[in-house]
Amino acid sequence: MHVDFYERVWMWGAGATIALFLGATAFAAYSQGRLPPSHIETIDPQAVWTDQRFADRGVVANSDGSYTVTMIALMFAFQPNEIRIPAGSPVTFRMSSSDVVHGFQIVGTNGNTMVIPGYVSQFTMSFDDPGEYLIVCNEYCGLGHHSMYGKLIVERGAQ
Ligand SMILES: [Cu+2]
Repeated sequence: MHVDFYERVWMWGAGATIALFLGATAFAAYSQGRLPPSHIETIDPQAVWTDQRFADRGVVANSDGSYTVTMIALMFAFQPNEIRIPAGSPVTFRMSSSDVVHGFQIVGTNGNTMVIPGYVSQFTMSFDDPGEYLIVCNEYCGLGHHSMYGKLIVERGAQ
């Protein structure tokens, strides 16, 4: 079969691009442990408020110097609504929804995830700049969606 020279260049170019992207994804997943932030851990959405994993909501300081924030998203608030963490330490956010799909976005940062009933959404990041950050729901969740927000206060850390 005759394939024109330029056709062949494009075919190999496209194939190499796909191989590069798959390779980069596989590298990140297997060697650096990067995984999608949600859909790993499930939870009964009817029982979020009584589930042991969400019994103690708020900020917990871990022995390794990191922090864990446990939150429930609901129509139309985050519980707890205000979080205080020190700058510079890794913070793992764990949250779930007790009703519909919500969003969790820390404005001005890369902190952003969907909060889906039935799943525990989790991601880890640290904040270098002390200050007040607005947390908004960025998935339309009902009539009170516009009033669903919280506050993250990053305090000058120990480091
Ligand atoms: Cu919402």
